[in-house]
Amino acid sequence: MEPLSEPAQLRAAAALIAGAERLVVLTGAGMSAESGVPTFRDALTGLWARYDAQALATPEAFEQDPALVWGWYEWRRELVERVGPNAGHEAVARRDAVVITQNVDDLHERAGSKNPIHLHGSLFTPRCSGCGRAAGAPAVGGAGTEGPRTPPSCEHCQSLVRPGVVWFGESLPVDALEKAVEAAANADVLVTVGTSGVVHPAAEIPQVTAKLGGTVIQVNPQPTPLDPFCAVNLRGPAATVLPEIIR
Ligand code: BV8
Ligand code: ZN
Repeated sequence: MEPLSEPAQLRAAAALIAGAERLVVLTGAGMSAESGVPTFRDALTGLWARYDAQALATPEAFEQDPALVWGWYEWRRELVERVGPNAGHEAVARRDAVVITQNVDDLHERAGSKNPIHLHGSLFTPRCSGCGRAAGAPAVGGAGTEGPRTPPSCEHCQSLVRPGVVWFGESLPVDALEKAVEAAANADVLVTVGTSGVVHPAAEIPQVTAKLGGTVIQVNPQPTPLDPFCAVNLRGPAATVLPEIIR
């Protein structure tokens, strides 16, 4: 079959989504790119440019240089506080979809999506690296300065407070992963947006839907390893395409 033209693909995706009773949306860093939040791989500009995200987002990096790692996450949190959700987040929030995100920002919540499933944690839930207690949300409105910052110590056990995210080599929160897999298994349609589809186990979620007979639609300007599982691959940016297909 001739590949569908762009408008025909958009119409086909919009019809599939409109007819879906159980809609799931899986998002990656590309979902927040048009809000001005650098994608995971691009979150290393300026002072951070010399680091590799995959090396910095690890327990070993925090162990070795807690101030550098804490500074990177605080810089990213303060950047998210200064921006807002984009038209893509708002389109997703219009539907009663289950939102599963790999992103650690709070833009889905701020757009109105209820209880997005955070597979990789959040910039806004720091916790003690020793006793695991939630540490009070850091002071709002930091200066957004780049560079190392000394992490606070836990009020209860004095261990260092760490970012509330899942690092490489750490297991995902069991309840989040279970809820995400269950939603994907029951989905009529899963829309995967703005993820490079290379980090596991998140990258396996669209395959769960496809293997159990659901339809997967991808929104990403670039091809990804998820392409073969997708009935429709829309090559465009989230904030432009999502308002066209989620009405
Ligand atoms: C684990 C939080 C048990 C921190 C992140 C199986 C096979 C291979 C490897 C593994 C495997 N199982 C486990 C592993 C190891 C590892 C892994 O997957 N490694 C890969 C890289 C080889 N996984 C883990 O360690 C996971 N833990 O499985 O525990 C275990 C442990 C050890 C060994 C085995 C098992 C934990 C992974 C979680 C890591 N934490 N984030 C933080 O944010 O700092 S991952 C982080 O990177 C993101 O959360 C995201 O998940 C991932 C990739 O980022 P993306 O969101 O995809 O963004 P990216 O920048 O890559 O790409 C942006 C995309 O957007 C692009 O495609 C671009 O085209 C597109 N785009 C750009 N602009 C737009 C756009 N799209 C739409 N609109 C636009 N405008
Ligand atoms: Zn503690």
